[in-house]
Amino acid sequence: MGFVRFFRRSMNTPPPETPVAAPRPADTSSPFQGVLHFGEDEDNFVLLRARRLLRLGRVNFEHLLESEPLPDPEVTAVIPARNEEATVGDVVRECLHYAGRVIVVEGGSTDRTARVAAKAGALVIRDQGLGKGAALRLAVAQVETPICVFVDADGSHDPIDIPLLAAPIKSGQADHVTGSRLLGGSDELHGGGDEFLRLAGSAFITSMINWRFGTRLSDSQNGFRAIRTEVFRRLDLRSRHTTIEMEMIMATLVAGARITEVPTHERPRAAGYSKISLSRPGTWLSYGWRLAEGLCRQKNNPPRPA
Ligand SMILES: Nc1nc2c(ncn2[C@@H]2O[C@H](COP(=O)(O)OP(=O)(O)OP(=O)(O)O)[C@@H](O)[C@H]2O)c(=O)[nH]1
Ligand SMILES: [Mg+2]
Repeated sequence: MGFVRFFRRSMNTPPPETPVAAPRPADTSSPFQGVLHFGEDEDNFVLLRARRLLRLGRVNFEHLLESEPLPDPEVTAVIPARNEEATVGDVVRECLHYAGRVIVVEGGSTDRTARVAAKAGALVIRDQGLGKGAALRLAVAQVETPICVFVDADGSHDPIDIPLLAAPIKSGQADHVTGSRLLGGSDELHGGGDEFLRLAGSAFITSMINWRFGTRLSDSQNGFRAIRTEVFRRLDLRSRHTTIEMEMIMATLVAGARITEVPTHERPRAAGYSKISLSRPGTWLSYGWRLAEGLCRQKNNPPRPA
């Protein structure tokens, strides 16, 4: 089914502007009754885990009741958004619980993305519509806090994980923390042909990075991540598009900054359409080029001790 969709897309069928993802009707004739997604049963999941950790003695009641100072004044959530009016408002409102400041960088939208984001309480800045990478670089120039967390505007990332991403930076263990969908699960990376291509491409790129830099990362493509603002600014990133994710990782390693991963869960985009077209040869070429360029960069600073 996924391959059929992929080949249809290859026939250059333009994506509809903002189709809202319709919930799939239950298919009573199929033995496969769908996946119970993480978010749908989260309370139960958290409760079972908490009980287990209590039983193992890895947390105690005092730990559970400790309250974190939220929203965190050291964190700015940066949300790139193009034609995401259906979801950006909720994403901004959720982020405001965890981040002291929320910036939506909007470019090339033909819908009400900017207005919806501003109404939800974000500072909205406009990029030139050149792509997600260019948008992030522009937005970070406006960040005044020591930590940036990047969050997609399509509902794929759960802002509840913002403190988890920021924690290793705040405790001085890392400068760049990526959310791993391989550790935290993804509703978008498994299933059909499109998903297979994404997963295989992502696994290939991640393994090349691990081979070159001697790391053991599991996910180099997730947009959900935190980075020390000052480190981002000195990485000299050039990607205009979504290749910024892997470029950011390779440049961090080249700069000798410290990187780690935490598990984060990825949901399917809640509405709208993907801005990545796997059917365009240019997409594959730009990933190939950016990967080759990153792998060939020479380390210019010795790694800092952890
Ligand atoms: N400002 C800005 N944001 C962009 C641009 N292109 C993509 N984005 C945003 O970047 C985020 C990631 O893009 P997506 O299309 O969701 O990419 P993806 O998550 O790999 O694709 P899906 O899995 O299909 O959602 C979304 O919030 C987009 O709205 C752009 O040119 N400018
Ligand atoms: Mg997405």
